[in-house]
Amino acid sequence: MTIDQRPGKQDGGATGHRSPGAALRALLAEANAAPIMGVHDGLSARIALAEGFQALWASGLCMSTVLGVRDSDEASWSQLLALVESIVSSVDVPVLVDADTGYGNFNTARRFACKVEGLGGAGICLEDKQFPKMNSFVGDGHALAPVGEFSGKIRACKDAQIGSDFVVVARTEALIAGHSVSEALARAEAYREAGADAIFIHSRQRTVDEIAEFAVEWAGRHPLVIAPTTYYDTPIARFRELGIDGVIWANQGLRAAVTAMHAAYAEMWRDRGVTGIEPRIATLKQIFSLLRYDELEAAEQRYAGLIS
Ligand code: SPV
Ligand code: MG
Repeated sequence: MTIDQRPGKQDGGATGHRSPGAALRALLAEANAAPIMGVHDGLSARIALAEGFQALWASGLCMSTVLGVRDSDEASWSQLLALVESIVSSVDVPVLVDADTGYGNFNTARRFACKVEGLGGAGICLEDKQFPKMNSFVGDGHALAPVGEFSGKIRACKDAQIGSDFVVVARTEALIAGHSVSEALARAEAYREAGADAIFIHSRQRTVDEIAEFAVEWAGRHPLVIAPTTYYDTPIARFRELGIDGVIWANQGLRAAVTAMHAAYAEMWRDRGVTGIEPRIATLKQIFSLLRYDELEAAEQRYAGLIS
């Protein structure tokens, strides 16, 4: 039932008959800086799909934010997994799930990975910070996990996955923690050897320079993913030139929603009315279309008559 409601089901979808992990692998294998849209719930996932995105990032920051908590491991697993389920069951494109540090040790990491795989996620991304982590753009105290310990988490997740296509992305926060590009490269190489299917190199520099330095040295030895939040004005062509395979627009969707909601709420409060905003907000028809109310109507025609 859930499947029939997914927009991709009717449209052929990006996943097609492949597993979600295989679809994500195929996208990264194109080596073309594939855009991966950051989402936080079933609605944002449906909007991303409707606008053409072929892969999604279930963002820890954005899911935490919509739960009203901070991106510092404050949300519970059941809260996060409920949102992941709402995302995965709403679309037919691969969803890469932000698993932060894996929430403890190798064991919590692999259990979380299995839960995501069970929900139909294409993969997880683990970052090499210490638990509890803080969002990479907050403060300077980002302590890294020892390389051996984090490599063990990666290995444990790879050994625990059921399907061979499930993707485990290793994210190094070396640059966020103020270490050199060489340290980031050494960590990424260790994680590749531990079995990671792709590397996410994160930076919060205003320019792409340190990412470029990393990518040139990395030289395409394994799929590479980035999230250009602070170096947002780098053209996608530059990422392609650098051999970057996936580009996560991690939080822009949520930020767009926050701006739009602030503006609308402010106007409604000021006017003590909704007349002004009406022409500038989504119609209910649009909402019903996103949620596939037409499918329910068709199902009623098909099935309801059979019930006596
Ligand atoms: C997230 O979206 O939760 C991320 C990416 O981890 S960032 O916030 O850019 O660190
Ligand atoms: Mg995150």
